[in-house]
Amino acid sequence: MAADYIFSFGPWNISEGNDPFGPTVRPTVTWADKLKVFKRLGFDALMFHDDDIVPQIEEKSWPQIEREAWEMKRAIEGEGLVTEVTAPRLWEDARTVDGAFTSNDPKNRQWAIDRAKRCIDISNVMDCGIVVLWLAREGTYVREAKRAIDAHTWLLEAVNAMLAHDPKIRIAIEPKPNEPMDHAYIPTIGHAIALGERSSDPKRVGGLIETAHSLLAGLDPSDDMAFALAFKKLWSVHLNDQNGLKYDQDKSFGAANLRVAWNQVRVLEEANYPASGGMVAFDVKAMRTQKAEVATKHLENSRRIFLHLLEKVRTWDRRLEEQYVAARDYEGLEMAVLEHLMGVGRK
Ligand code: XLS
Ligand code: MG
Repeated sequence: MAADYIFSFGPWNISEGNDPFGPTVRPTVTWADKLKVFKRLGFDALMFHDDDIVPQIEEKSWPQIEREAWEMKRAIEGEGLVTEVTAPRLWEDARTVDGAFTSNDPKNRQWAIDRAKRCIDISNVMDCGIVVLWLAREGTYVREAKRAIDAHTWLLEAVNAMLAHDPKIRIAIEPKPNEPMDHAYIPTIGHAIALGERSSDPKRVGGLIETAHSLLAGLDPSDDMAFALAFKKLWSVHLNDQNGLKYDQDKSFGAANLRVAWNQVRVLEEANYPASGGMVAFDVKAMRTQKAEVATKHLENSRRIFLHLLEKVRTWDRRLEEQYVAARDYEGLEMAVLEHLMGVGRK
């Protein structure tokens, strides 16, 4: 029996509902109130940006940052929660307007590396061994604006600087093919793992796969996960959904592609993913139309859909699957899967 799954989400997954075309529609939920939601919804872990733990981090000295990180650690422990991953926020500061690790300005590249190192220090206070790199602004709007060969060398240098900063920290690269960039560097898990293999300590560089990011790259999230799992490089997942190639929707898990969601749960279960220490984060956003009193249903629904699909995976007739595979009758196999998912057909 696979170990039980531990679920997490981040403070940004409870939001006021603003989007690029409209202002907030819900009142801000205070951090103290957000903290109480996790256990109530069946979550046992959080994912944090560095400045979720220490707001206005750029204005603070390390002793103050360390003090605030300890305060946060005590606060989440008081709620029975652990930190799943941390992530340096390398996409809002003015110094990252032209990229962070791949900025054309070497001073900004250095700032980004220093910020990532600080995130590692904060992660150690939070007793969290994984720092996630979502390379949001590493890419171009205009190809000719950067020398892409140099950019990839700088990305490797940044990863190596992080590995040199701490002997134990592990780095999970979260690939995404675009948005906010027109084209992002390291767009797929293949690029991420290849970069890790060239690093100074490949066993400490792995990946985080987000459903929507695989779909935006025209790939299947479960196959991306299988690729990383095969090489023991899947260290976190951001489960959500995406309804076609458009802006990153961060829809509830399974909300647009139930069969694609089933196969993500199926491959995680096949690999006994929780036994490796991997947790399941839902990087999801409430619809802007949700009223405040129901603005956490995207988190609740995602976890419930995951558990429904886990039950479907665990009750799936593997012998029947083997028979169809042996007969190379994949139409029959597909119908059996669909009827199983719909709860109809053979008993
Ligand atoms: C993008 C990233 C982002 C988090 C982690 O999907 O996961 O949502 O901020 O850096
Ligand atoms: Mg994500």
